[in-house]
Amino acid sequence: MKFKFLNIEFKNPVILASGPWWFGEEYEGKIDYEKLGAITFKSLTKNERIGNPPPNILIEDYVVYNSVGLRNPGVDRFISDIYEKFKNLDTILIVSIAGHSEDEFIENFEKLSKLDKISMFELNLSCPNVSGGLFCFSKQSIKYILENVRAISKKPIIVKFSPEGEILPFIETSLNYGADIINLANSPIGLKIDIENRKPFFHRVFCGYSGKAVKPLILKKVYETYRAFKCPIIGLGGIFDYKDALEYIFSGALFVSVGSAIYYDYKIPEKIVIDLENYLKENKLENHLELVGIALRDSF
Ligand code: RRO
Repeated sequence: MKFKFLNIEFKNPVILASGPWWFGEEYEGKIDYEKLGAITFKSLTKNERIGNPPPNILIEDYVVYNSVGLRNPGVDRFISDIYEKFKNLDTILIVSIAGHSEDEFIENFEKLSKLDKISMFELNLSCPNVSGGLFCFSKQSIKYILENVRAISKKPIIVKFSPEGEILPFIETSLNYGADIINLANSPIGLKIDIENRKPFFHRVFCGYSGKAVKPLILKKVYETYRAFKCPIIGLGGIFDYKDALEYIFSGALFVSVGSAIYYDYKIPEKIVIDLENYLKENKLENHLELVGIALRDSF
């Protein structure tokens, strides 16, 4: 199942998404990270953030609502504590970078780029739960951040987008300014009402939502993006089993990322790896590469 991409060897295309597993605190000895293609840490800001007031997460059958608000220990504590714990793992490590301003992204990137064992950097330009988090809808911000971080490191850079609205022009800007991979997508923004108290469930009123409900929306974005640019894509949203993963791969995703599914069963990412491997064997394929975008062939 292994494959090479941008000079990095991946065991498989299954990534643990940024967010739901935080920095592994609750999953020690539970998730076998070395079975996965890559793991992505929760987005980091320069300083520690305690995040939004609780409640922060609500899990229903098909939807996970969140209003976490970028809770994280800050870049320096990540480097001194968390990185040390993970740096010798035999899997690909991805850091997710956030910021309150364009310059903070660059400053955080500069510090994190010094860590040898971090193979890829994800710019989270699409946090739904903090004001001003949607940098992905400003071509100027995308251009400024990418021009600067590209000058700092040659390692692969992922840009993470919101799945809402007309995102293709912004994806095009990212690709023109050096993004290597497009992550589709972050949580769309929704609303949960607490019917007992007759008010919004979360303090910030609107919230991010993920889970099975978002798959058709994001799959369409993957398909459209692949059709327009044939670029490397990470598909993320509602992936609960290998069939969901195949839908993303067939629509153009080079990687598949598993996020809120781990709230239901933390073994899902590893199970997807095993089931994908069996699917490839049954179809006499060494890896998934020739399946990427196969659903678009002859359809446009
Ligand atoms: O922390 C959050 O509230 C959060 C982030 Br940074 C993000 O990128 N996506 C999300 O659904 N929640």
